[in-house]
Amino acid sequence: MNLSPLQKARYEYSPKLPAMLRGGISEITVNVGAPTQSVADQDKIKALFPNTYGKNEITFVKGSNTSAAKKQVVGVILSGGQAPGGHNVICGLYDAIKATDKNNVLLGFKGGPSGLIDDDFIEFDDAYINAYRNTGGFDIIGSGRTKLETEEQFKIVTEVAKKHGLTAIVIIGGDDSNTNAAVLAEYMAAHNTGVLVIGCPKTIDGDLKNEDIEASFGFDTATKTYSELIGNIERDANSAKKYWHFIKVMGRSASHVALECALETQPNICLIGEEVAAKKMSLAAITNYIADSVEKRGNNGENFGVAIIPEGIVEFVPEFSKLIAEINELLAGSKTEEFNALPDWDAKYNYIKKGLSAESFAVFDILPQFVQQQLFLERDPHGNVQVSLIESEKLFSEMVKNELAKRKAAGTYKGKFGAQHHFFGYEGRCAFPSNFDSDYCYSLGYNAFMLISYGYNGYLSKVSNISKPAEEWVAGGMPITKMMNMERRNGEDKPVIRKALVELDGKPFKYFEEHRKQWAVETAFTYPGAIQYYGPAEVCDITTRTLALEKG
Ligand code: FBP
Repeated sequence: MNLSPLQKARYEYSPKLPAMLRGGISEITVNVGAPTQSVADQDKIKALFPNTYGKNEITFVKGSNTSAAKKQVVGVILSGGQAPGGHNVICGLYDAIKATDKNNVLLGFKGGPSGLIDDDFIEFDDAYINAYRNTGGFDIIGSGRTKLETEEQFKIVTEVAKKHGLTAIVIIGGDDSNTNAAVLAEYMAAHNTGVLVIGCPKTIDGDLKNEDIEASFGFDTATKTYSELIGNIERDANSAKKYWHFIKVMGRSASHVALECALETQPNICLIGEEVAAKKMSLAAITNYIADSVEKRGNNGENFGVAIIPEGIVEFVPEFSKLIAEINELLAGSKTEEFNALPDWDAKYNYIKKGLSAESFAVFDILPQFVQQQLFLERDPHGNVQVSLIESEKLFSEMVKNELAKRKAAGTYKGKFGAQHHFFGYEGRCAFPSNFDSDYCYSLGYNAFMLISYGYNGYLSKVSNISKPAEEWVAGGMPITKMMNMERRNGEDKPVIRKALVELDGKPFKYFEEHRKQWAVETAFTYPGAIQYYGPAEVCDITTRTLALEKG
């Protein structure tokens, strides 16, 4: 394999563990905390998880290890979208397993949850693991989005576990995957399989966090990568002084990534989906908000700027969600064929006009034609509009352009407007993990094995106090059921981990809100530069602004 100098150097990096996990497995013992309750719907969650509900929070402390000695055969899967640091979770898990007993085994099931169903696995050894230390990506075993949720799947997993003598399964995933981990843990307990299930909090989106989990891994590196790129673009904009850059950043639903990038780079505009929903902002209101900044800056002779658009934005615009719901209805079942058979866009446009409510048609009608057509072309297998494919960065730049033309005609806007578009998503998901993510992920994996060796089931590996240096981090575990509530999913009430959206009264948003008026008019860009792996801690080990503000 050809190795880059950084890759070679990162193999040598020793991730920092919390103090209580340092010094050897024989010196780690458990401090059992208080019993837990789910965040809401306690009776319902308790009834659904009779074997795993209400367990105690635990932390690890220095002391004599009292876990029962037994051979451990652990299976691990990566689930969902890539997030920097996934490899290190597996490395930490492997090192803890082997440090406990060389005969313990770690099996990696390939391609995500389906690997467990298909019994497609590899057994890790030192050489294999060493080639992935402190590197980005999930290519060590691959990932996938199959959901492990049905009784039939659980039966197959139980058979696979029996065949390999698995004592535990570690699921590295986001809120949905960890919800499923909790259900699998309950199944394993109810059927006396003896197999433990432990989750690890992953997702660049940052929406798996709560009072126990301070951050999901990958958010740090992904946002630093996007912020580097946004900063570079800001500097280009400020040098050329001729373009407005509309930059969409990943984050399927919540706007944590956009907000963090805004805190890092101080762009002129950053939309926050949760605010758009709370204020019931219309597309026109959002357009005017951006156009006001372009106009003021243009009239000051600054015909350039940067606007960050979160990937999930349009679903937060109430009138847009209503439009999507009506379109899904309009083309339900055989009506799709009827629509597709229409000869041209004019005929389709008239069909749409007749089929939508006047209110929704008015929204549809102000969309640029390429978005109108996208709404009808890009459909998922159920025939629903794929909102995530809408090029919202182009949608807003086009709407702003049209609005500015009106303002120019009215004589209020005197500037020039030229737009460039970008989408930063995949660029950040497999970056070399920052020192923070390298350390955090290694600790999560190491800690996951501590939970297994002490026999905990249905727990999420928890490492907290992470805005402080790694030495002061606190390692332990939290029953996943504590993070659950009941939510309506596909017409059914389901127990799920509550997704964390941006809190409009939280400190990160408040800080942004206080400063954005100034940023919208002045050029207040900040340039974070590339992630630094070697050098002073104040440059290399800094956490996100979000975490610093939340915990500061
Ligand atoms: P997870 O929630 O699985 O961590 O994935 C997050 C994400 O990266 C989103 O930001 C993005 O919308 C989505 O995955 C893209 O998914 P895909 O990799 O299937 O294109």
